[in-house]
Amino acid sequence: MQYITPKFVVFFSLITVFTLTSSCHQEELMNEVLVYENNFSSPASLSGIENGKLMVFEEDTVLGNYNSEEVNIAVSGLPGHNTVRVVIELLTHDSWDGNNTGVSGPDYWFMEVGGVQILNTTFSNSPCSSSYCLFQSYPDQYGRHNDPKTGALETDLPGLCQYADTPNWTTKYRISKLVSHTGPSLTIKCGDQLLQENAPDPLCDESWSISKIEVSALSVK
Ligand SMILES: [Ca+2]
Ligand SMILES: [Ca+2]
Repeated sequence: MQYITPKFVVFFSLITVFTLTSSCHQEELMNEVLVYENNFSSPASLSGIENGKLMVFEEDTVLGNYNSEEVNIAVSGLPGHNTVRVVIELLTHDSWDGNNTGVSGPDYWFMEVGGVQILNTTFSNSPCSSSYCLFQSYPDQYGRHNDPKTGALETDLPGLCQYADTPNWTTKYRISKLVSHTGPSLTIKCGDQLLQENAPDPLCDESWSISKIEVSALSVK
């Protein structure tokens, strides 16, 4: 399936059977329309984005970087639907501490869709051995203890600032969520509560950016 550029609406008819939330209750996808796609590179567009900023990481222009901030992405022109699929490619840079408590965490990251919080979790880039590990909650909600980088798309990217040019200090995730939603527009809010009280420059110690956002409108029966 080939999509074109941001804000182009591409229709395709697809009848398939998929499971939304329950393993025993199958729902039928009647239609799926990509309504927003932005990789911040071609072209680099911050239209509709509140607190948007761009930087280049690994020769790719991305949305970021952020520490103790929120960014809002407004999407309009959604056709009739009852569900949206939001896909975010997230980069966690440098020394995220996961569920660790004290002066360095927990390091929370969250996402809201249409005013509803659908993810509130932590990420960790810490090295992990049998005697030392800073666990993260992702891909679950905050409170679970998973190994650092669990669910990642890429784990060997270099850090951005504190660990610039050092491999394994940026982790890339592809976060995909199905959310019940109706109406012609919605706002996606992404934000963090990062904590590093002993760092002179918290943004350099740990931060995040977004390399791609996709929003699709789905009709599910
Ligand atoms: Ca840190
Ligand atoms: Ca921290």
